[in-house]
This record gives sequence, structure tokens and C-alpha cells, in this order.
Amino acid sequence: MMADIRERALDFERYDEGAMQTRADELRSELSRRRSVRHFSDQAIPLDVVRACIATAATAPSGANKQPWTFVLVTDPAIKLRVREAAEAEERSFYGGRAGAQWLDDLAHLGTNATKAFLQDAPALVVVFAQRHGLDGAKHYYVTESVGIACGMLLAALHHAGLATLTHTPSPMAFLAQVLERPENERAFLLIPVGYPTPDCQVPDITRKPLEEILVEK
Ligand code: IYR
Repeated sequence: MMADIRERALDFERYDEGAMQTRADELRSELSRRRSVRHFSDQAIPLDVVRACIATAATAPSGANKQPWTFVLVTDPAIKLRVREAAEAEERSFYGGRAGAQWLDDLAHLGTNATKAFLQDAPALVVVFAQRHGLDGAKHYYVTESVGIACGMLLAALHHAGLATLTHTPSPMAFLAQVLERPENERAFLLIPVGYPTPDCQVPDITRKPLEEILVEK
């Protein structure tokens, strides 16, 4: 059956080229300062800011507009502790050998290990779940791409608002669905601690690949 196509006028702003370049350069500068933070202060953060950023993430494009994501905002210290304990159990086996020598060697410069104090210290954890299908059985499309785009937008929004983040991927992540009591159609996709960095927070001294290396023009 033919669907009834409903349309409305696009809300689109057109800038002159100088303004376009300035906007592009300013966003590049702002986002290039975002870094993965592993040392969080336990200071409280304004949760309405986080909620606004989650609403921003949820404007991401998605396959057939199915919006196949659920964001779980965890602030309860008892739940954060359970997440930490379960994540550290997985990470101990990862760092204890499951990762393999090559992977551990690739991670060595980051100084990461199985201790995940940030899961308790950060005042909020946003756990992003991918809905593999609708709860009613509806088909979802391009779930990984859709949820990945939403996560990128969430990280940018939180940084823009003045909050530090980490993209943490304890592996495997199945325990998150259990601890957070998610329905069977949801799979944990990314765990994002959110907060302020400690005043003396250090980060690995890494660089980004130059544009010439990552951009191909034809
Ligand atoms: N999930 C582990 C290991 C880890 C893996 C990658 I790839 C990283 O870029 C960083 C860490 C951990 O969080 O320590």
C-alpha cells in the first residue's frame, strides 16, 4: 500500500562563505580539544545539561527513522558500584591474557589497566543501548551506524556543554543489560562516564593524523 507522504518546509540556515569557514574552524578547534578522560572528580554535574545532550544525540539520523537507541543515565552510587565491579571482572580477564599480546602492546601507550575507578568517581554514566529490533518485534535497520552516529553527537554535545567524557567499552558488555535490567531487544553499545576532570588530570600525549593522511580527494 502506498504510504501517505507528509512533508514540511526544511528549516535550514544559509551563511556567506566567510561565516561558513569561521563556523567550521571554530567547531574544529573546539572538538579537537576533546580528550578521553580517565580521571574524574566526584563533583556533581547539572543533570539537566546531560539530559539536553542526550536529547541532542537523539536527533541523529537513523535507518528508516527507527531511532534504535536507549540511553540509560546512571547516577545511583550503588548501581555505579555494581557496574564497576562487573566491568573490572571482565577487564581483569582482558588484561590478564584474553586481549592477546598484540592488543595489550597497542594499548600500552595509554597506560590503561583493569582498575576502573572512573566508573565510581564520575557522577554520571550514560550507557547507550542499541535496540536490535523494536520491543514489539518491529525491524530496525543500520542499527550500528545509527547508534554510532548518535554516540558521536552525544560526545560532541557533552564536550560543547563543558563536560568531560570517556568512551569505555568493557568487553564483553552483556553484564550492563543485566545490571540495568534492560529488555531482551537491547544490547549495550557504549558506556560513557560523564563529569568534570580532576584538577590535576593528565591525558596521554597523543596526536591526530594530519588531514593529508586521512583525506582523499578525487
Ligand atoms: N576495554 C579496555 C581496553 C581498551 C581497549 C581499547 I581498543 C582502548 O582504546 C582502550 C582500552 C579498557 O577500557 O581498559
